[in-house]
Amino acid sequence: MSRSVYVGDQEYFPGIERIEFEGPGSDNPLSFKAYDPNRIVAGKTMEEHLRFATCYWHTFCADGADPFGPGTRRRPWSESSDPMQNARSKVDAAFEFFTKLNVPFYCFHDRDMAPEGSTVAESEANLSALVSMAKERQRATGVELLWGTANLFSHPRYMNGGATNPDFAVVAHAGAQVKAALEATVELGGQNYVFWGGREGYSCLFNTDTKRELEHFARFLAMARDYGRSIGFKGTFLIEPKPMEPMYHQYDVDAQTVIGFLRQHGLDQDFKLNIEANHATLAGHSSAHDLQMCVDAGMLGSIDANRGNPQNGWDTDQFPMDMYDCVQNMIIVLAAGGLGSGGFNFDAKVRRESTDLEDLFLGHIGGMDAYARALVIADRIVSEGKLEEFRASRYTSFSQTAGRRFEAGELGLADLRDFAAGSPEPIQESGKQEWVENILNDYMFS
Ligand code: XLS
Ligand code: NI
Ligand code: NI
Repeated sequence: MSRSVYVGDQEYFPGIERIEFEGPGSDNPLSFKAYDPNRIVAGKTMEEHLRFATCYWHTFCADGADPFGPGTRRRPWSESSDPMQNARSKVDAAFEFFTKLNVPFYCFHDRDMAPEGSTVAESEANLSALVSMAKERQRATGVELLWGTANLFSHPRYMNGGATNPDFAVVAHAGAQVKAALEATVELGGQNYVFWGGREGYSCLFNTDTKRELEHFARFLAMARDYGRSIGFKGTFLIEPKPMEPMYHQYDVDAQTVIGFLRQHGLDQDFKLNIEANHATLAGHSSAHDLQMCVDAGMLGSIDANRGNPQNGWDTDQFPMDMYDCVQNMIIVLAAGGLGSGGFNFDAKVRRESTDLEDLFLGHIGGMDAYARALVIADRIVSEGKLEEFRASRYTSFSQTAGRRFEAGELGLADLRDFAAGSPEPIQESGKQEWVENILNDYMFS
């Protein structure tokens, strides 16, 4: 689909035109070398496969501040002394950015789009005013909302948690925010609604009733689901796991933990997972691992595409440029049949030292090209089927008599004993990891 470039009263990215596909031969840094939205791969366009989204928070709200120093970046849409004026300018800057980059989707937290007021009612009114403006820009440009969410982690009242706060009064505030954010998501036609529990966890085990907090969390999610459905939200609710940071321990540790929690509380029909690469690595996994766990459970919803820095290990939210990771992730997504109503949201930020406005485009272009390349490579790997054939061959004994009966639940432990006692020592079968890794490199670089 072709979207028109939107520029409001003020142009925030002058000198940058619409980013076009120019192919690998181009030396124009402001062009796509690999991402050609209309190119067909495995029966769908690249745009349909990848469903790229830009996130509001890192791209338009963050200014490069870190715990050791203030922001370094100028944001011409944030220069008024009136927060509501800045919020309106930010919507215009955002839609100019989305349409110049030609991304089909965006994602936002309530507080990214509209400032918090001094009362619940004022916060709701602020959000609703900005949502009307965003809705108008969506209509004018064709850009859509991939997901909305509520920021239940920045305000000091949430220091001990949002939905899992030991104080009911704070839980109620979290509820007010999620209610309004769900309404905003429905109003903007959002396809998903995300919960990332940055403060849902603890810093000290011995002042925390973890059992009670987790029960509160499940109750809160069920209330959000019921309210969302009651106002016509037909999309998918998503939980985004992360093991730590800002808390010492966060309840949504990783994919398997969240899947177990959702099933335990009967939430697995409405909720899926949003896997962020850098959160999986913080949990000690590869992002491919967490994606595979979701696929196995039928619960892969969406992806926050980024990468960490392997040397320091925290959530650096860098743009995904590591081709080896991108290819592994794409193999899993393609083999699973795609992301459905999810997408690849760049939960990624440029470095504090990257101070040109243009750098926001360069980061996204790099991430989009990386996943476009990964899509093409993964399509060859999946469609030629060499790896899948080898994987399946390792399990052939389960298609034969006793193995098949084992899988069908027809054997007991004593039957296993008798089978072992009556059979020769199993023949060693190599796992051939080196061959598998060689094949991946051959596909990537030949
Ligand atoms: C932070 C999370 C956050 C979520 C949305 O680490 O990734 O940005 O994606 O709340
Ligand atoms: Ni992150
Ligand atoms: Ni994220």
